[in-house]
Amino acid sequence: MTRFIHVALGQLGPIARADTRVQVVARLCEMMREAHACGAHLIVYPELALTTFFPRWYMDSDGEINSFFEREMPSAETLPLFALSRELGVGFYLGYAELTSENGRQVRYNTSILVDRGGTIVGKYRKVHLPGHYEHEPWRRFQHLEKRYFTPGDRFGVTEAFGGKIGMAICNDRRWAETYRVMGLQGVEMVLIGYNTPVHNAPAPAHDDLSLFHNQLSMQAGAYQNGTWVVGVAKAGIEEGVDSIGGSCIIAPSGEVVASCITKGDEVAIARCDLDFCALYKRTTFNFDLHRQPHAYGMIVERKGETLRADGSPLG
Ligand code: CDT
Repeated sequence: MTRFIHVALGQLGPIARADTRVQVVARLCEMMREAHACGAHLIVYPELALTTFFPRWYMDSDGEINSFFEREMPSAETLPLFALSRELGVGFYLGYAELTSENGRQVRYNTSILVDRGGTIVGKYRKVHLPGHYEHEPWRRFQHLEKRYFTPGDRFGVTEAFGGKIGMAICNDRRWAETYRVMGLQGVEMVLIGYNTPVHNAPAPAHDDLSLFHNQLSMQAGAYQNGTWVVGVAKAGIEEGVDSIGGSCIIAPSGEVVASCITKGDEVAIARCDLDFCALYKRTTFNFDLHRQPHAYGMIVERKGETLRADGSPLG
């Protein structure tokens, strides 16, 4: 059986606040058709891909906040994307804001789903590393209120899909070594990541000129150090007055970029990714069983009276 996945970057340009879900889904469908014409099995869309990046605004009313969230998936507006996926045999990763209920309380997550080539949801991930702040901070040019609007997710997992082990992360997660390592310890072969990254970083404006460099640096390091493919996809361009980086790319387990977008608008780029290429790294330089030294990392943890490995599995 072939272990190639033909993966498409489904980079989005800006989405205005006034744009409807129906309009956005039409753009996603057009990119899926283009990806299919190029032979794609899977298309990866950005974080919060159905609306504008609303955490840039301070909001207090539940009604206004919830207008950016999905109560079900698929919904009436997103159903055409699932139907097209089934018709074309193209799976997808989609980021969106999820509103759910837990113990009678409404809970909001920054979520992504993995949909297989039959249009069925086979994986769901809720963003763990939420950047930004909780309250209005008027000194900023624009807000970054992810901590206000979302509850953090609680795990990085790996899904058997597309003939391999697929992991998901969202935006700020890609800057953290733990994101890749926890999935690397589960044998991940391809990590899918959607992002919205403003060029301007209010607490650290000296980093603005390095925003594209840090984007690629983090994902290349994660790929190489864990012997995995990494697929990073932006919502790019000037959206509601805020400029966000592009730089969507596909990175091989060698750390090399094999495909990338060159605009800051809606753009599809594709690569043929050999999942067996991961083994070249996982069995040699990064053979974890042979070479890792967890005892030296202080990574054996105690939780609820149990002794666990860093990946949450029991010690033995
Ligand atoms: N969406 C998201 O997580 N964005 C953050 C912006 C942080 S400011 C540099 C990111 O890490 O890209």
